[in-house]
Amino acid sequence: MPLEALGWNARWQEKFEAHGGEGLVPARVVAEHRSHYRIATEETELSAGATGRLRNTAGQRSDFPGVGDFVAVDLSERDSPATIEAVLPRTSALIRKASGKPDPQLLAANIDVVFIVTSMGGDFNLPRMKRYCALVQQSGAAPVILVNKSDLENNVVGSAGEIDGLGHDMPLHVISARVRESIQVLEQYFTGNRTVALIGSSGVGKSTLTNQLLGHDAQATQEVRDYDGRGRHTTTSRQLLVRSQGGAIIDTPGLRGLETWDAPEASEGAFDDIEGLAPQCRFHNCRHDTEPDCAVRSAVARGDLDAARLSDYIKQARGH
Ligand SMILES: Nc1nc2c(ncn2[C@@H]2O[C@H](COP(=O)(O)OP(=O)(O)OP(=O)(O)O)[C@@H](O)[C@H]2O)c(=O)[nH]1
Ligand SMILES: [Mg+2]
Ligand SMILES: [Zn+2]
Repeated sequence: MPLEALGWNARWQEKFEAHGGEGLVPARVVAEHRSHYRIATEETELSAGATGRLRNTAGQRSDFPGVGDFVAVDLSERDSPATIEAVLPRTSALIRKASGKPDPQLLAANIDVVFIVTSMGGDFNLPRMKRYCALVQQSGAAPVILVNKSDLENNVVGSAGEIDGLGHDMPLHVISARVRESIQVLEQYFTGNRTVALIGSSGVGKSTLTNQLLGHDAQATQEVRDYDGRGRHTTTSRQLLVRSQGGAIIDTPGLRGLETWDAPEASEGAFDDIEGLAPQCRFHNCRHDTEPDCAVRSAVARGDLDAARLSDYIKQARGH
């Protein structure tokens, strides 16, 4: 496959020449496994390891190669596996700072656009959507909100006002991944062989949409659970897929960390994101105000929770 189909261009070629050195070939990381990577070169797709030097110089986990990275690879040792010698400087990086874990995790690199997918089947949750939007805005990629499953009859999407509040500074499309014509509007985001990542809760239809955008079934999908409409975490690893129509898609698993903050009755509790964090505070009766070791204020400090939301919560708790 030509390198251009993987998203390669003159700017990457320049970076490669600056970082690549003699005897290396350019490649893109398409999957990440516990012990090795899958990479795509101009010639083929193969397994590769990272050199010890790369591991030693990577400061934190998110500096390691990840899905979407363009890398310089040594293929010269015929009998031993290919090795990634360098990661070319990223143009964007979707990085998740999981709650309670200090080490940030790279979800996808060198993405141009992120589809934040929610569904009309009851997934829609404004605080969670705002967390997703914040994550994408920090990445350097452009966020696009997709409200999927528009074909469902029991639409329980948030009020029109809620959706408007979300989408005023970013594109928003109401689609059905099962209806091919309804996703035509998404073609614009792939022009110029751009890379699009999909994020969102389990079961909202990311893999169904991936298959529809590819034009064939590359990713497994699974019915949501009958009793609560939630997904079954069908996709378990991130995967970059190249479209024959141009552009690439990174399908991802539903992000559990961003979901654990949702109380089970998400639509009832106005502050379920805050109440979901409260059990991690030092004090059972923490008001998240001036108490020491407060998990809620830590989340604000990390940028995972909106400070304005916390002050609304405190005002409400005081009865104002
Ligand atoms: N009615 C309807 N069902 C859809 C639509 N898109 C996806 N689904 C269904 O929703 C279920 C979950 O879809 P998936 O594509 O597996 O969801 P996912 O977001 O990839 O979920 P994870 O891999 O678990 O994160 C499947 O049964 C799909 O057929 C849609 O537009 N309309
Ligand atoms: Mg999936
Ligand atoms: Zn607290």
